[in-house]
Amino acid sequence: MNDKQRSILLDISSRFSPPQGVKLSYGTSGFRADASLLESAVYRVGLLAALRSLKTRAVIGLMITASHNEISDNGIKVADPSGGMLTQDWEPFAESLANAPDSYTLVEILDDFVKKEKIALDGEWAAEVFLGRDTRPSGVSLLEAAKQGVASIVKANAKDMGVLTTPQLHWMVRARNKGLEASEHNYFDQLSSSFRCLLELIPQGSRIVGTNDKLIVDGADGIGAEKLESLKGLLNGLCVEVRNSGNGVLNEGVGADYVQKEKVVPRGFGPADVGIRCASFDGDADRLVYFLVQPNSNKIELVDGDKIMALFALFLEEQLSILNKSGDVTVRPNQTRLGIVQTAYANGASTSYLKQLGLEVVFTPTGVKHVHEKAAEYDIGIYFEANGHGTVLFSEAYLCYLEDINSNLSLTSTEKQKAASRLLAVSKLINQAVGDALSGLLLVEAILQHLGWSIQRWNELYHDLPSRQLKVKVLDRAAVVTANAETVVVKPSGIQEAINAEIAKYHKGRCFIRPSGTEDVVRVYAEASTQEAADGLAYSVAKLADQFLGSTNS
Ligand code: 16G
Ligand code: MG
Repeated sequence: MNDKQRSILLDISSRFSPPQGVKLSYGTSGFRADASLLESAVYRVGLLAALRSLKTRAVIGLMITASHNEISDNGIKVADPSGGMLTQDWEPFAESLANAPDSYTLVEILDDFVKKEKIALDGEWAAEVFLGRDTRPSGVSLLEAAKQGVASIVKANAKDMGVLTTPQLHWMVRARNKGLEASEHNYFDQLSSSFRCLLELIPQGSRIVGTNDKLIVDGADGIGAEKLESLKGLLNGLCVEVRNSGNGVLNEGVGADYVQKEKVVPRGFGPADVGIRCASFDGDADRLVYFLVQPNSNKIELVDGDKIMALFALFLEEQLSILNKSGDVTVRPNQTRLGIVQTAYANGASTSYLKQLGLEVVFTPTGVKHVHEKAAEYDIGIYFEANGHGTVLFSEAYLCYLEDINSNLSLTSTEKQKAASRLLAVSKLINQAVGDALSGLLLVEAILQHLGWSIQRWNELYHDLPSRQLKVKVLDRAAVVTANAETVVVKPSGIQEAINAEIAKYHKGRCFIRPSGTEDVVRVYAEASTQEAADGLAYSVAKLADQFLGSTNS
């Protein structure tokens, strides 16, 4: 690092002192904390993003959001060149930067890292970092801190992309690195035109009519509501009413996380909505769940990420079976590899349903970076977490194959071409970088119209097994070490045998424990044939966790 670069860094970083006594960790969703604690961390992630851009010679994204957390929190996460999450190799660097006690230590850490990674600070290439933020008021000053971070690296430029959903920013980074136009206009245009294409390819006679045509979306009083309002104007064939579009407090009694965890109606919904198809976004619009308001109560029937996945799998499988029908001589590969990626939290009934469709279902640990990475191994990989975060990934080779079919004039069956066109439209509609509530919603809506299904029909695909989640505060959650996608505990020794003995007492019992990645707790998930049994299993395993790990209350 030359003297000019060093003195710029020392000068600017001294204006962003870290808060005393706070240790930040780069969790599954970057740094997240009360907004008042984050200015220096955001500044430093700006530095990291500039270095990452120099190292990869590609555009990097920085998103300022705390998703479904309360409005006083904020956070920052990094989008890698593919539009996915920051590579895990750089997470320890992010943590040591954020926790450096003063400017001198900070510059030392940077200098060592730059040498180790052989990053050319004064080469030809200039770094470019796209910045986005959600609607939180604290985002304004944090965005400024991020800009200063990028500007502290001599050969780096920041580009403010505006107030965005998290998936929009990831989409823009990916598009830009593929040499495509990456504005919001391009994003809306791609979503609306691929949605239109899917509707045009609907077999005649499938369309649903009547009250079911209407969709009501709870926008969590966040950025997703605003963007859906803009997108709505470009869509024909969809009747959407957006509620909770910013007049109330972000995420307070609203949004996908609230709806999925509490299973009650969000603010602004009530008896008049019984029977109508409803959906909820989270605060930064990367999660989507559907629901139905129950008559005479504030309870809802939840149609969660698992069920969205089942709907997508069913539709894609239908298109693949058309494509793979024998008869035509085509450039068909031996077999399309369609992979379904779930976590241990997926309801057992959803896994059985997907397996019974003959699909390959695999499991990874919790967290988008794990499920996304696994899904990318297939021709078509679908991942969803029950909480509503998920997408469908298409490999480049498979997209080329679909393009070939589409343009193959010798095909006798136009049905094949239609199936290929539908799959191509899905690949353009559904966000290839990360789970996206806006694009997920449009795909759900297009598939329901294609099948001629109501939400009630969709919800009947299978019935969830009763489940219970608990959290246990323990002395050290890191003492829990899991294997097999978090389904087995290997440490402390003996606990898994004790859990197995409990599970054996319950019909259709399934239970696992894992250390949380976002909270200082161990989580317990249990499932069984009745709610009482699921509760009983969860509580007895929580007790075991307490005995083996030592409760903080004792
Ligand atoms: C984060 C993850 C989400 C995961 C959740 C689990 C991302 C972008 N988000 O919100 O995928 O389901 O953490 O939280 O990766 P936990 O570890 O506290 O149970
Ligand atoms: Mg979110």
